[in-house]
Amino acid sequence: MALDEVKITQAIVESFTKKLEEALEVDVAIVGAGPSGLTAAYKLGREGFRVAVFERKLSIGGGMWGGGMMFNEIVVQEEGARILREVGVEVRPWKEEYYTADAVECVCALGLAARKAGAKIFNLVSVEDVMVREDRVVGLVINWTAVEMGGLHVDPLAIRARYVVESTGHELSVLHVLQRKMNVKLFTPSGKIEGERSLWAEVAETTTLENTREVYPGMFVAGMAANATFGSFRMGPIFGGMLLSGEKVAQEIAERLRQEK
Ligand code: 48H
Ligand code: FE2
Repeated sequence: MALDEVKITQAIVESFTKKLEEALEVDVAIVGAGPSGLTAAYKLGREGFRVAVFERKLSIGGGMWGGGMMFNEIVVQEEGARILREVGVEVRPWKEEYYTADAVECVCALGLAARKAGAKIFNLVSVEDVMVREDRVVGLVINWTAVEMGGLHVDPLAIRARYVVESTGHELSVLHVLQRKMNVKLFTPSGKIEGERSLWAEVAETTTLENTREVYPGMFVAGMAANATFGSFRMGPIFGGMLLSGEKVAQEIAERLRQEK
């Protein structure tokens, strides 16, 4: 069979359009495909929920590829190691204290697990705004990252979601937009974003889990974004908290979705 360039083009256009159409109304829309967002996508997808992940960059994985200071190994504790093993990562004990894993293997395994669980992943797509109705986040406003980078005046498209996960890491980009544009009162002590604090792994890892919760009706924060929202510390290249945060946000949202059904 001769290869037909236009048929190749049609195949891509049709299959991408179908994928995007299926993501226009979802149970959960996840912003950011870092370790926390990917874990959440995997866990929610596996429960049978409709999940879409939007990632600004060409590559998924966020800050996990580079390990610590570009030494591409990550450290996790026992509980984090459990999640990595679950997705097929080879986890090695280090001095009976920590575990290490290859950073590249971790990103690939989490991404594949999310996909195999049915989550739809859109790279090169930036979330530039949210939709709020009657004091609740009900969806996302998306655009091509290339539009954002090019500074082009092109209007966005919309995604309806029963819940949104803000897992954009240190940047906390979507919550900042919500705060700036809608001037809403968040579920934080000050009602505003508290901001991230300096390095303290011990405290940061524990608070990541406590801070993984709803920050405004319909919107949950997970991963580094959770600590940046609630004014807690950064933890450096230990990733257990990120994985467990993704798992926790998935559990909490799954519970809500089941109650509402
Ligand atoms: C679409 C967006 C947008 C947007 C951002 O930074 P991440 O890896 O996030 P986490 O929380 O899963 O993991 C944090 C971890 O990588 C880390 O930085 C740690 C543990 N740091 C400790 C320390 O001390 O520094 O991923 C977030 C992703 C990225 O891929 C962004 O490109 C993406 O979100 N993103 N995607 N629309 N508006 N904003
Ligand atoms: Fe970081």
